[in-house]
Amino acid sequence: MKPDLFEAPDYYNLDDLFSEEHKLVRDAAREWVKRDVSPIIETYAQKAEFPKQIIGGLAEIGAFGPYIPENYGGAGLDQISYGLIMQEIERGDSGVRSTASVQSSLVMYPIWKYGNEEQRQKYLPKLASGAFMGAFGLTEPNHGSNPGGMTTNYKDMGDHYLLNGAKLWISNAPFCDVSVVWAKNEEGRIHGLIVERGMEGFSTPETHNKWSLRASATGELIFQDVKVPKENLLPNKSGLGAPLGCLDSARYGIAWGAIGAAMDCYDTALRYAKERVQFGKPVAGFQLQQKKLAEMITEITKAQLLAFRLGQLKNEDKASSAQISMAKRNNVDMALKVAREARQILGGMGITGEYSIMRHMMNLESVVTYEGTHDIHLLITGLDITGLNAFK
Ligand code: TGC
Ligand code: FAD
Repeated sequence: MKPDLFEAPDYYNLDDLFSEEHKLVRDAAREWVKRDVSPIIETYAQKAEFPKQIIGGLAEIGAFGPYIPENYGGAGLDQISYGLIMQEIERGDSGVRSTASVQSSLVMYPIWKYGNEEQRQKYLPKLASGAFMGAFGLTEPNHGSNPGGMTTNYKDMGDHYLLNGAKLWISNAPFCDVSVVWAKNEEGRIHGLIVERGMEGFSTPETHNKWSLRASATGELIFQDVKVPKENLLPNKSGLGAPLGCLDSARYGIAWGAIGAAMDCYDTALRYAKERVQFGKPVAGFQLQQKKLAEMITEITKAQLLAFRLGQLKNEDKASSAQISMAKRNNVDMALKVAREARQILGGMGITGEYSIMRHMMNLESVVTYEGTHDIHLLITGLDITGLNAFK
């Protein structure tokens, strides 16, 4: 792969709006990605393997629990810093950002928000340091967009719960130490349970043959009469709103992350177009290529502003779920379109692993589907503005 020459586009001087802390956190993440992710990521994507050696580095840049309080091992940062960390990581690879999103917003967040003090003390510091890696089990083979229909269930056996069912498409599953699993009790109410590797009847087979997110490990969570200790139930929130609350936090991070992937594609395409000569001049000098590049930077800039304003609302605890859906949907769609256009600017070179664009493009096909598909987020906006539910 070519050396990482990334220079971040900032067409509307967004840097003027960031605090010194935001910039410090972002620059540390940016340097780390350049040093520890860019040189190896293409190889790991090609061999479809998660690079476990970067776990320590992810913890050091604050990617595991950026906004979780420091007394639980988190970085204690605000929501804009969280977003900037996700942007920088996804600039390297969406699969690496996935690992960080799951660990922070889908595992640490529910333990922090819905767990008791004992659970927080037991799990959060280890998750923040990367000593424990987590997974989040919501999606099932027959329940993807409609998680409320889940059939994974547990029964109260007196001194423990007995868990049965299966989750599919679970990031980090093959190597997770703990998983937050959503299951129905005998009354059909959804609760979160912490399931640990090693519990009898719990297995995590890997899903192979993915063309997307190849540097992220995806798998199943299978529960066959798993005895879960009663103290592993998250006591402070139940119902579908509990897992959906975690998704709000992860979707917000993705809205920033996708900008990173788009920035990398744009920067690569711009540099290539200025250097590549055809018909006696750089291809960047042709109107058709300028149209692509100009539209890319326009869309990236709009997405940056959307994410920044959403970050302010999140910091004030005023961001609605529907506002988060709009940003996730818009920014991922934007990134996918930027990746496709950037790929074309590189001509044949665009399809090789010498450049990051094709990997970003394939990764974004997962990002546009997980954490709520492009269609589902449109319907969330539709419901919000009309008051009419078009899901069912
Ligand atoms: P609905 O009746 O609308 O809602 C049920 C209850 O939940 C509340 N609620 C929310 N609460 C917090 N945050 C949100 N975003 C919420 N959305 C809804 C709602 O108020 C209600 O509460 P209550 O107290 O009245 O019961 O539920 P529904 O069954 O009609 O479904 C709505 C729908 C379709 C929007 C929802 O199910 C949905 O978002 N589906 C998409 C599923 C999804 O996003 N799955 C993601 C799985 S995890 C993943 O993909 C990780 S990828 C890994 C990585 O990031 O790398
Ligand atoms: P379906 O729900 O079957 O949807 C199929 C199509 O129908 C889509 O186009 C959808 O938009 C459309 N559709 C569905 N309902 C409606 C409707 N009401 N109106 C109009 N159109 C509709 N899940 C987890 O729980 N944890 C994870 O860690 C995780 N990681 C993932 C990693 C990867 C790489 C991938 C690909 C997925 C991951 N997921 C995870 C699952 C992901 O959240 C689901 O794939 C996603 O929610 C969509 O579900 P589905 O694939 O079953 O599609």
